[in-house]
Amino acid sequence: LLDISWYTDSIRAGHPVDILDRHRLQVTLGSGPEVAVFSVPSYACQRRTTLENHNTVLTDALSLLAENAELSDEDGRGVAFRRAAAVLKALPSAVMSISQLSGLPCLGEHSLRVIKDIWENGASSEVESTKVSERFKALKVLTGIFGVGAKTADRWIREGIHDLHQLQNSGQTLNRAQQAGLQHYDDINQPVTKAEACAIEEIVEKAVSSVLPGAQIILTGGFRRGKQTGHDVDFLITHPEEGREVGLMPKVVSWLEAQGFLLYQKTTRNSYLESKADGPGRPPSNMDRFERCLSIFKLPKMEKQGAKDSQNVTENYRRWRAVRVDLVVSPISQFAFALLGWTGSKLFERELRRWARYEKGMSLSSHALYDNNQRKYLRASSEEEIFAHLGLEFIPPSERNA
Ligand code: DCT
Ligand code: MG
Repeated sequence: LLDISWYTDSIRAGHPVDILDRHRLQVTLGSGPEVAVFSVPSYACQRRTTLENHNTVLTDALSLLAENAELSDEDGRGVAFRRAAAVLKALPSAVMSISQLSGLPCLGEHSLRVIKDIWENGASSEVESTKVSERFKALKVLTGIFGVGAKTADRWIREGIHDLHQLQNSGQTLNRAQQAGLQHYDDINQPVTKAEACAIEEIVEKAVSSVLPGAQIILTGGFRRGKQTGHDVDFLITHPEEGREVGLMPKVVSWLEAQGFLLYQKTTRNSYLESKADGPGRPPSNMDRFERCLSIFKLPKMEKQGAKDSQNVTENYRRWRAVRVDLVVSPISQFAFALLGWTGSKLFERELRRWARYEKGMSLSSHALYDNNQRKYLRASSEEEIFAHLGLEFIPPSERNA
């Protein structure tokens, strides 16, 4: 908990209080009880959000409502809850009273009601009823299958399918991704650890350097932001010489397949973000260069000595686990944009694009940055340069956990 008196005493004594500035925390000094009023800028990309969250009870509640909205095809409501949660994640201490929130952006009426409910009653009735609702539980279980989105899950629910057992007995035709998703359901729904991500990084590194020496890979997504677990492992691959990356993905996939590391893979031309991109976003000539491979890895288990022998006798014991892995190949000219776009968090990315569009008249995608006023693409070879083009202070990956 933040010791407010320390701050107020320091201010009264005229001492400089760095931390106040750093966190943009204002302390209101009045005659009544002293309250710290928080103040944060409104776009998540203007804020530093580390993994240290002082308001998890509130952010967990709002995130659950966001998830429920997203699963119910109510994206607008979903984003509103995500934004509200992100503001609370950025605060330097736990919120102690509703009056502290008065100046904060993105806290709509609905979110404030949820927060108030938690304070007054220990829990939000809306969150609690959502958690136990049959529909939410079914949506969670069904979208937990790799290859199943909210729309498919909704259709199945309307046909009376609420769990995996009912799905298996329903006679529904599943596509190849969904079949693999169902087959490896338990593994895929178990968080991937940092150690597992590093083990996969080693394998992918070997694959990439075998098929194209000099090519580089970098771990992106949540792990680049410092998370200790994730739902998948994301990699970005490039080559310092423009054009050398062309045709790389199929070779990497063949190598991995030949070594028996892939349980499933589907390589697609990148369609991520473009469909949603605001404006041109990227040079059309690079259209077919950006490839993405969605895969399920067969990762050999990191054995704990001793546990091995006793487990070996049980029938279900496997020496490997399935892990979701995403590979993306980018030409070096777009690498900085791809890196920024694939590091996340999802909300941070969304806010960067919104900032670019509404505050700067620019279109940002994971391929390029287009200035609508100057009518030209702005080049960048590092993330720092992109933040500078956008007129934003550079935020390192570990502080993009909005
Ligand atoms: N991304 C995005 N918008 C999307 C999907 C993804 O901006 N609709 C970006 C941000 C994160 C990155 O791609 C990787 O996506 P995920 O793996 O889904 O996110 P993550 O932060 O890595 O989460 P996790 O740790 O659970 O894998
Ligand atoms: Mg990820």
